[in-house]
Amino acid sequence: MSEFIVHSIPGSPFGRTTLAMLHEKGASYRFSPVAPGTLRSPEHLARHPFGRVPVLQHGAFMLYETQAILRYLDRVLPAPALTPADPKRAARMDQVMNVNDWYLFHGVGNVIVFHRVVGPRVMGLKPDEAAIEAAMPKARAVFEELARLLGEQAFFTGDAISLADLLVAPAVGFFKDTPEWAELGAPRQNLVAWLARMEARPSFQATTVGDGASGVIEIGRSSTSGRRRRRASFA
Ligand SMILES: N[C@@H](CCC(=O)N[C@@H](CS)C(=O)NCC(=O)O)C(=O)O
Repeated sequence: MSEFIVHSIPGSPFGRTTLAMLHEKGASYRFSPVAPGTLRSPEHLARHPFGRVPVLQHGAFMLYETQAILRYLDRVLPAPALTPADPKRAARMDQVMNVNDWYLFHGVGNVIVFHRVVGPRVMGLKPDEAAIEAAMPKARAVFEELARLLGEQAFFTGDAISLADLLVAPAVGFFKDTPEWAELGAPRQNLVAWLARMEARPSFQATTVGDGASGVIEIGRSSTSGRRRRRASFA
C-alpha cells in the first residue's frame, strides 16, 4: 500500500486527529509540516483550494476535510474498526462529529482558543476579551451538549472509541490551556475523565506535546520499525 503523508500545521487539532487516527490503525505515515504563512501559497492551494490543513496524501490520491480523511482511513485500514456497526451508535458518532465542526470549532474554538492560545503563542497577540466574552454563550451550550451526549459512557458511542472521539478530543484538549476551561470543562467530570482517557492513549501521547510558552510542538511519527519523534516549530 502507498505511504500516507499528512500535510498539516504542527499543533493543529484537525491535523492531530488525522495523525492519531493513523496511530490507532498502526499505520506507517510521514508528517509533512506546513508553515502557517504558506497556506495561501500555490503549492498548498494545489493540495487544499481553501488553504487549510490537514491534507492526506495516499499515493496519487489527495484528500482534504478531516471527516472525509477519517472515513477514508477507516475504509482502507479496516482494523480496528472505528465506526460502530450499530446504526444508532454510528448515527451518534456522525452527530458528534458535526457538533465538533459546526458548533465547537466555528464561533467557539476558533475564537476562544485562537485568542487565548494560538494568537498569543504564535503571533504575539493580546487576547481579545470582548470576542471571547461574545463566544461564551455558544461555548456553554456546546460543552453542555457534549457532556450530555457523552453521559456515563467511556466514549461517545459506548465502550469503544470511534472517529467522534478522535475528532473532538484534540479540539476540547486545547481549552484546558484557557481560563474558560474552569467554567466550560472542569465542572463536567464526565468530559474531564473522557479527555484524560483519550490523552492517555498511545495515539495521543505520540502525536502532540506542546511546551506552551514557545509554541514548540513535538510530532510523533509512527512506522512499522518503531516510533520516531521530531520537533517542529508551530510558527
Ligand atoms: N473543515 C476543515 C477545517 C480545517 C481547519 O480549519 N483547519 C485549521 C487548522 S486546525 C486551518 O487550516 N486554519 C487555517 C486558517 O484558518 O487559515 C477540516 O475538517 O479539515
